[in-house]
Amino acid sequence: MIAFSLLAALAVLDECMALGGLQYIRPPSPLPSVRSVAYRNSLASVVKKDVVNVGNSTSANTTSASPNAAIIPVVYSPVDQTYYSVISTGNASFRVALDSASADFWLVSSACKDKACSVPRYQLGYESSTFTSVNGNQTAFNVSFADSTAATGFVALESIQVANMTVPQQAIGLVKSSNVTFNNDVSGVLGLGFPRLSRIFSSLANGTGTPFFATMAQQGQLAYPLFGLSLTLNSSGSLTLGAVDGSVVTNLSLIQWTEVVPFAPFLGSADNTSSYLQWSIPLSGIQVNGTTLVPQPTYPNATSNSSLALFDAGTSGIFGPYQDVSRIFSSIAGSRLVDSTTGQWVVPCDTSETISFQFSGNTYLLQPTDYLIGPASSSPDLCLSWPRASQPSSDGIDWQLGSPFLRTVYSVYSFGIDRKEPPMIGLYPLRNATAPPQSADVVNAFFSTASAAVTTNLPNVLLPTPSSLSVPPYTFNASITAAQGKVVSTGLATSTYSPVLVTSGHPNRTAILTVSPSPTVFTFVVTTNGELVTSISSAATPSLGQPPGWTSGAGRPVAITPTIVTLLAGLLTAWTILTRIAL
Ligand SMILES: *[C@@H]1O[C@H](CO)[C@@H](O)[C@H](O)[C@H]1NC(C)=O
Ligand SMILES: *[C@@H]1O[C@H](CO)[C@@H](O)[C@H](O)[C@H]1NC(C)=O
Ligand SMILES: *[C@@H]1O[C@H](CO)[C@@H](O)[C@H](O)[C@H]1NC(C)=O
Ligand SMILES: *[C@@H]1O[C@H](CO)[C@@H](O)[C@H](O)[C@H]1NC(C)=O
Ligand SMILES: *[C@@H]1O[C@H](CO)[C@@H](O)[C@H](O)[C@H]1NC(C)=O
Ligand SMILES: *[C@@H]1O[C@H](CO)[C@@H](O)[C@H](O)[C@H]1NC(C)=O
Ligand SMILES: *[C@@H]1O[C@H](CO)[C@@H](O)[C@H](O)[C@H]1NC(C)=O
Ligand SMILES: *[C@@H]1O[C@H](CO)[C@@H](O)[C@H](O)[C@H]1NC(C)=O
Ligand SMILES: *[C@@H]1O[C@H](CO)[C@@H](O)[C@H](O)[C@H]1NC(C)=O
Ligand SMILES: *[C@@H]1O[C@H](CO)[C@@H](O)[C@H](O)[C@H]1NC(C)=O
Ligand SMILES: *[C@@H]1O[C@H](CO)[C@@H](O)[C@H](O)[C@H]1NC(C)=O
Ligand SMILES: CC(=O)N[C@H]1CO[C@H](CO)[C@@H](O)[C@@H]1O
Repeated sequence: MIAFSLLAALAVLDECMALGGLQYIRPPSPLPSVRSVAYRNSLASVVKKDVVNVGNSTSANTTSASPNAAIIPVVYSPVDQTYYSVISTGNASFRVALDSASADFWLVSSACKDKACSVPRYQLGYESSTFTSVNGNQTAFNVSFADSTAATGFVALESIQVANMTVPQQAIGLVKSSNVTFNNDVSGVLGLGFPRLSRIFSSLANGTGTPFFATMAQQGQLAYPLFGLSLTLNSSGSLTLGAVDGSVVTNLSLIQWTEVVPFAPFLGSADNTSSYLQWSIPLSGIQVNGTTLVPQPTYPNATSNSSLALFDAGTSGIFGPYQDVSRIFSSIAGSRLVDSTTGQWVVPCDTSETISFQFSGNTYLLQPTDYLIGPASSSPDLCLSWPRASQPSSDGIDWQLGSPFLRTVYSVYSFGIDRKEPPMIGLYPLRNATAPPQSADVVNAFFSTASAAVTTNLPNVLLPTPSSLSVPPYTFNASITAAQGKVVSTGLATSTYSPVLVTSGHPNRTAILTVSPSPTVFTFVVTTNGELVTSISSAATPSLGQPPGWTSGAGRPVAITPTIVTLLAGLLTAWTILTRIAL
C-alpha cells in the first residue's frame, strides 16, 4: 500500500535503515491503480529480538489430521521480518514467503542466472512429470516492487503440495530474470488472495490461472474453505488449510467474524458487478488507551463512509492515513513526527498507553511491545512506532494491518461459498482487550538488546503534520454499489459446502475443524542471549529446491547438519556463520 515515493524517502530518513522493502506494483491492466498489493519492510536493524531458526525448524512435516485439512509451520525471518513456510512442487521443497495481499504463487527457476537468483530454484531441467507448459511457455509472468526491483518469467502448471494436500496442475509463475532480494533461502511467494487480484488469473482468460487457495476451495478439497494464520516471533506459527489451529484457538466460539468488503468494477471496465478483491474489512474504531477515535475514510462517498483495513501477512508494519494516524499520536503524550514523508512518529519508550483497533464492535488491543518498533539510536528514550502514516491510496483502503497487528490475533480467512456465504475474516484475540498498559520495565526488558535499537538520527526540529495531501482519483466505479451482506460474486468456494458462518438460518460457527501441529517438530531457536531452545522431531529435512536424484545443474545444497548447529549453539553470531556456510 505504501506509495513508491514513501519508500524512497524513508531511505533518506536514514540510510542505515536498510530498506529492501518489496512492494508489488499493480499491473496496468486490469488493475489500473497504483496501489501495491503487498509491501515488505526490511529494516534489518529494527529486529526486536534476534531470534534465529536453524536446523530442522523449517521441515515440512506437520500433521494432516484429516485428508481435507493441513497444517504447516510458519517461520519468522527476522532479517526482513517476513514469514515463510515450506511447500513442495514438482518433487522439490521450497521456502515461500506468505502473503495475503497478493494472489499468485511464484518461484525463482533455474533459468535465472542473476545474482539475486542464488536461492534454491525450481529445476527446469529436471523435467518434472507433473509440469505442464502453458502456451509454449510464452505467457509472461511479471512482478515488480516499489524499491524498483522486479522479476519476470513465464506461467506454467505444476503440482503443489502443502503437507498432505495436493493441487495438481496449479498455475505458477517461474521467474527467469530477477533482482528481487530474498533472504534465508526463500525462493518465492505464496499469495493467498482472491482470483481477481491474481496476475496469472487475468493473463489466462479461461480460468486455468485460478490461484492455489481458490482452486482448493472451488474443488471442495477442504473441510471448510478457509485458512488460518498464527504469526509469532519464532518458528512456532502455523498456516492451516481447511481448519484452524486448535493449539492456538481453544474456543471456536470466541472467533469474531466480519464480512469482507466487495469492490466495485475498475473504472473503465465493462463489468457492472462488484466482486471480492482483497482481504479487507471495515475498521469501526480506534482506541488510544481506551479513548475512541472514529476513523475518517479518505473516500467516504465511495466506501459507504467506512474505513477499510487490509489484512496483509506480507507486510511487516501497520500503516494508516494521516488524518487517523496524526490523531492517534496526538493522544500519546510526548510523541512527535520525525519524518513527514514516511509518516514516522516516535513516542517515549516508557509510554503507558495501549492502541486498539475495532472490527464489528470487537476490540483488539496492542501493547507497547506490539506497536513500538524500537528505540532510536540517537535518542534511546524515544521509540519509533507503528502505525506509520501513508499517502491516500486510490483503492480506498486506508489501513494496512501487517504482522505487528496479526501477531496479536489468530486470523482466519474464510473464502466464501458461491451464492450462500460471503467471505469473512475471523479474529481470535490473543491479547486482553481490557488489560492496562504494560509497565515501562516490561517494555524496557523487551527492547534491552542492542540490536533492538533503530539506527537513525531524529531531526531536532518539530515537524508539522502535512495539512493537505493530494487524493488520487478513486480506482473503482463509485456509481456501482457493493452492498455488504450480499454474496456479490461467484468464483468463491463450491456451493456444495454448507455455510456455518452466516448469521441467518442455523449457523454453527463451532462446527469448524481444528487441527494441531505435530508435537514433534524439531526446532533450534538461538536467541541473542545465547539461550538455546530445542524440541524433537522425526521430520525429514527437505532438500530445498532440489528434487530427489537430481544432481546436474542443481542449486547449491542448503541442508544444515545438526552437528554444525550443535557446535554453533549459543554463539550470538550463529546465523551469520550458518549463512556463510550455506553460501
Ligand atoms: C502423508 O501421507 C502419507 C501416506 O498416506 C504418510 O506416509 C505421510 O506421513 C503423510 N505425511 C504427512 C505430512 O502427513
Ligand atoms: C519424484 O521422484 C521420483 C523418484 O525419486 C519419481 O519416480 C517421480 O516420478 C518424481 N515425481 C515427479 C512429479 O517428478
Ligand atoms: C487456457 O488458455 C491458455 C492460454 O491462455 C491455454 O494455453 C490453455 O490450453 C487453455 N486451457 C484450456 C483448458 O482451455
Ligand atoms: C517449457 O519449459 C519446460 C521447462 O523448461 C521445457 O521442458 C519445455 O520444453 C518448454 N516448452 C517449450 C514449448 O518451450
Ligand atoms: C513483462 O515484462 C516484459 C519484459 O519487461 C515485457 O516485455 C512484457 O510486456 C511484460 N508483460 C506483461 C504481461 O506485463
Ligand atoms: C531491477 O530490474 C528492473 C528491470 O529489469 C530495473 O528497472 C530496476 O532498476 C532494477 N532495480 C535494481 C534495484 O537493480
Ligand atoms: C460526497 O457526498 C456529499 C454529500 O452527498 C457531496 O456533497 C460531495 O460532493 C460528494 N463528494 C464527492 C467527491 O463526490
Ligand atoms: C483482562 O484484564 C482485566 C483488567 O486487568 C482483568 O480484570 C481480566 O481478568 C483480564 N481477563 C483475562 C481473560 O485475563
Ligand atoms: C492509560 O490507562 C491506564 C489505565 O488503564 C493508566 O494507568 C495510564 O496512566 C494511562 N496512560 C496515560 C498516558 O494516560
Ligand atoms: C455445532 O457443531 C459442533 C461440532 O460439530 C457440535 O458439537 C455442536 O453440537 C453443534 N451445535 C449446534 C447448536 O448444532
Ligand atoms: C532433523 O532431525 C532428525 C531427527 O532428529 C535428524 O535425524 C536429522 O538429521 C535432522 N536434520 C537436520 C538437517 O538437522
Ligand atoms: C514426513 C514425516 O516425518 N511425517 C511425520 C509428521 O508427523 C506425523 C505425526 O507426528 C507423523 O505421523 C509423520 O510420519
